Amino acid sequence: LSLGNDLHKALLHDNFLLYYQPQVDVQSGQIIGAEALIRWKHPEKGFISPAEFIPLAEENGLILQMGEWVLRTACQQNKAWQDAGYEPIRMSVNLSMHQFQQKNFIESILRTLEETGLQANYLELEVTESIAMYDIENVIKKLDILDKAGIHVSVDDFGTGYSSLNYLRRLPVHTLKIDQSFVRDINIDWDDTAIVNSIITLAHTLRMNVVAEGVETQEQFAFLKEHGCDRIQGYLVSPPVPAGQFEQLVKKTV
Ligand code: G
Ligand code: G
Ligand code: MN
Ligand code: NA
Repeated sequence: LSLGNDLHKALLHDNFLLYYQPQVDVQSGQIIGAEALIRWKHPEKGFISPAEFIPLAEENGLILQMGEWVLRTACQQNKAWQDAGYEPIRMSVNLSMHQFQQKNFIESILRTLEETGLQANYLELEVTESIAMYDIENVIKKLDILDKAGIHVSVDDFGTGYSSLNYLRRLPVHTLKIDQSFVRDINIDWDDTAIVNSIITLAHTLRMNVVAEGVETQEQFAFLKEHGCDRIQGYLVSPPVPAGQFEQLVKKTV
């Protein structure tokens, strides 16, 4: 409970920061995206994992304010990198379903783009399969507006949730992100080999891209490349890092 109270103070006192993890195009080897991941630097307890505080923020409603801060900071950072002459990349932001379900959700996304000056096609929103548990017509309506605005949407942790294929094919989403639990033993466990191959085929059949998460070894990368995976993310390239360190990883165009 006290940690939940501390969240309010953290928002007021600027104790959150974003780390960025690169996403690499498998064919070119170039960094083409980044996932923004929130970090909480607690004044006494040090770094606290979002796995611990996001559920608290969802419980006490602070996730809406926190989510807006994440979105604005990530868009500002991406625009700043473009203005500084870095090769343009797409920025992925994790969304809580509380945000997606909010009445003024679409307006708030579009307003943030306008205020930060970031073009819509340089923003990607990550939703989870739990989106399948909500009113489908309403979900499709919102995703359609995002799509028409040029914003990409990806399904995070794919394979761990409950989305039916019938449902998935109706959703205007661009990308499936294969959960890292399937990638870990890709070269060892034949069940995981089969699951990853199936997800890659499924994504391409539905005219979606596919990203493998948690890629840590050259062997995993070689397998994914051979089997047509489009993009990878993981410690093999880099863990999530602060903005300054991310800049060391990307090239300047000028
Ligand atoms: O990067 P890390 O392993 O610490 O992330 C742990 C979990 O927290 C992941 O499930 C990730 O999706 C989630 N997470 C990280 N940043 C955000 C954020 O800004 N918003 C939401 N809703 N979830 C986040
Ligand atoms: O749920 P989501 O996919 O957003 O969470 C991403 C989480 O995975 C982050 O906490 C991030 O720190 C972690 N992560 C990113 N790359 C790797 C990796 O290569 N190996 C492991 N074990 N975790 C990773
Ligand atoms: Mn994610
Ligand atoms: Na994931």
